[in-house]
Amino acid sequence: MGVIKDKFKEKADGLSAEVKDILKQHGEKVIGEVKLSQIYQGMRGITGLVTETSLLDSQDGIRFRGYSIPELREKLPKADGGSEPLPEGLFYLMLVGELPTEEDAQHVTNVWQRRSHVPGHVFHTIDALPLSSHPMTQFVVGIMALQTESHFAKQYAAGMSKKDYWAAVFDDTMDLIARLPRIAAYIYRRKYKLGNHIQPNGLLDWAGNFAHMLGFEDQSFRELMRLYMTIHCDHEGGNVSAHATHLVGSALSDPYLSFAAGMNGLAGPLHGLANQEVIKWIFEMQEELETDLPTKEQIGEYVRKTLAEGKVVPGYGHAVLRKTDPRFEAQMDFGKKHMPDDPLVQTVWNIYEAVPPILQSIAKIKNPWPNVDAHSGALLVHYGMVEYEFYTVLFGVSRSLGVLASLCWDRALGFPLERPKSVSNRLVKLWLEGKGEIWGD
Ligand code: CMX
Repeated sequence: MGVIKDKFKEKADGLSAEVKDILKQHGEKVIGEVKLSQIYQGMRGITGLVTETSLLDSQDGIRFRGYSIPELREKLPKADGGSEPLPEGLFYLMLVGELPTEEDAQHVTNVWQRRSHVPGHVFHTIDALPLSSHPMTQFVVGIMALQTESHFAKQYAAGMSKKDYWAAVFDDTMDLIARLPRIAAYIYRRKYKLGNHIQPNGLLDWAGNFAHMLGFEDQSFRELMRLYMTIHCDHEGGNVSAHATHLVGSALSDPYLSFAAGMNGLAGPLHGLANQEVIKWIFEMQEELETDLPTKEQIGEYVRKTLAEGKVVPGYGHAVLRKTDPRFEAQMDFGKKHMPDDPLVQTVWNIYEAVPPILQSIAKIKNPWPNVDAHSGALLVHYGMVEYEFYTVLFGVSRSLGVLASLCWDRALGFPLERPKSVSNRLVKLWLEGKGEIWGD
């Protein structure tokens, strides 16, 4: 077995035993209560999942195995000459629970390079779609075409024992993460660059090579990809892409099927697609106001108009966060370092000043602050990646790191089929009249 696989097995055996013990001794303890409003309103605040890789705090934002984004930017291994973290290191941290050394991160880079070959039929399957297909549709089709390679599916069909599920999921995880940048870059070059594809560079790290295959050779774009792939990778377990991957995986659907489900969720405008919506909304604002750099007052007027039309202000608000997203702040920091005078980036910062007071004045909006998607597009446009329909694919490549590391843990801990109870409105009404019991078995 490889180094990271051995290490994961060792950690998983230890935690598996602990979880069994916790359940034996404390399984009957009650950890909360569920209000009727919660089951009607997207299950907000119901603790109903265990996710190992990261934890979200409404005030402090995301922590990966206890480390905040600023801490990770400082502590994780970097590429030669770079100052942003290597996503390989964060994957190691999420999977194994320990900060990686330079050698650990290099090991992951090497494993992913070795496993990165994408079979020809995947490209042919994508090519069968019209060029007009949304990049996320092409991405999911590419992932599904790659499912022919699943170790888990083959070994399950051959009668694999439950105790070996984790290893097959681990192998699929490493293959899938290794291959996603190639598939994503293929889609980008197919749709926007006349099909002039760029071969991988086996000397580069995972995100650096992704930047290269997309066609961006600027060193600071590589740095942006390293940061981008790091900050978008995980947001604990309840968000749509993570939860969908976990849910579908609980049926023992293999990692390709599970991750494709997660990506279909990421493609929704209230989740990952918000990154394209943000830049589209800013471009439309610039066009309507006939300026590249609208004033805060003009932005305020445009926001009020957006709200009056019954639309959301993309990139603002969050189901859990109640402060500015640290992922937004990390990108702002990158912008200040690499492109402080870019008018689009400055517009994002002006929006950050103009929007929160307006959203704060609307009582029903719980979080007036920007999320990760409010900033990312402007940084990409700066380097010439203006094709905003592609942005959610970048988010998806990054999200594979967290949700697939979690899927390894799901199988290593033997989590069962997920199957919460639902109720009908009729049962709710009978229960309120004291005529029925709402709890099922
Ligand atoms: N603009 C306008 N209205 C907003 C809003 C925004 N940015 N954020 C929330 N609201 C509205 C909601 O639509 C909801 O209205 P209704 O009751 O009329 O349906 C009300 O305020 C209450 O919503 P909430 O409890 O504050 O937020 P939710 O947990 O329901 O939703 C989210 C969270 C992210 C879907 C929402 O804030 C939103 O739609 N934001 C814009 C889209 C976006 O940026 N999504 C990306 C999130 C990050 C990611 O997953 O990538």
